[in-house]
Amino acid sequence: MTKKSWLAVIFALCAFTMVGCSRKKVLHVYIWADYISPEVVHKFEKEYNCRVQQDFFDSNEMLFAKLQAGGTGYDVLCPSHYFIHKMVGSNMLMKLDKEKLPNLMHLDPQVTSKLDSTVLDYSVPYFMSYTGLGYNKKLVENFEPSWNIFLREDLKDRMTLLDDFSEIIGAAAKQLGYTAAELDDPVEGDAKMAEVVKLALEWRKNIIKFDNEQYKNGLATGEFLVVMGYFSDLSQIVAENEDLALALPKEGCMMSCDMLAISANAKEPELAYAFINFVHDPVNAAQNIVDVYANCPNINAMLLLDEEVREDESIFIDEDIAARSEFMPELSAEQEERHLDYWQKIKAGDASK
Ligand code: SPD
Repeated sequence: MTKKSWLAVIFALCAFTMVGCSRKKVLHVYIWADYISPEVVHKFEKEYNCRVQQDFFDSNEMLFAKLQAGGTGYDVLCPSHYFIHKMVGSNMLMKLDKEKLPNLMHLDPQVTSKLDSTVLDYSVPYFMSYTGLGYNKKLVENFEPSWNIFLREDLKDRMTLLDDFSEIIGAAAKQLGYTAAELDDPVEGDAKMAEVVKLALEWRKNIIKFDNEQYKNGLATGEFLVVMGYFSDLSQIVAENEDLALALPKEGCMMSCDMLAISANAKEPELAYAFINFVHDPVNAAQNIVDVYANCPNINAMLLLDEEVREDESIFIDEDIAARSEFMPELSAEQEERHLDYWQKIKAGDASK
């Protein structure tokens, strides 16, 4: 072959590859960070000849605000269960055609029975999320698994709390022996909420910041000694660093079910269905549980896990603690506004009222 013909062949090959690449569908997934196994994503990309583009948010409020501000271009979303009604009310989600999700047969009825029909019409349970404590066991003496660790002045400025009003108000309610739902009681709600705010303000004095993003890294590097965080995040860093440990406070914790949903304006709805169905294939769900360190409510995935994983309390929490814990309540628009007012006070360190 002449030099010219070689060049023509190379050019044709490049063009062919480029066309092939550009034809690949892209599935846009907006999800919490470190919340899906890279291996599961890779397997999906191979099986469906597509690319999965993940973007991350660190609170339900951030997800909601992004979509409200016109953030289109996402196919799959991962809000917590108590945000689904609000998102449905704002026309952000697509009603699901369950025929396209045969793997929903593997879902654990103990979890689905806690979710109402609107939540299940528009989303699919993905991972249970528990909020707990991560700490440096080498540097924190006399660690007690209690939310009131944030009262410890000897740890001042080396601790962080989540930047999330539902989590802080919920944890302070637990510490005081209340449920978060009681705080909206028409008779006693105000008095109980005042106690919650007072306690959260005491905690605030000893933390360096409210943070959802850097607590993992900060705990791993030794910058923070105690952090409030999501259990899967904490388990991931504890697994890599023997100086660290995690605990669920004895008073109980707030639990959420993080869901998978399809955006109302998804560009690739069929691929989004395929993705949600794929992560609930028991083999993939089991892999996801092991890699993310989170409890996917898929009963047939459970059967595939090693005993060591099934008994890992950083993934499947202790039943006694679970019994003292509370499924995050959904707030009406008025209740949310009321909680946010109190949250502003907590964040600002405003002890008035
Ligand atoms: N990096 C994973 C974080 C899991 C988040 N769950 C959120 C629950 C909100 N209440």
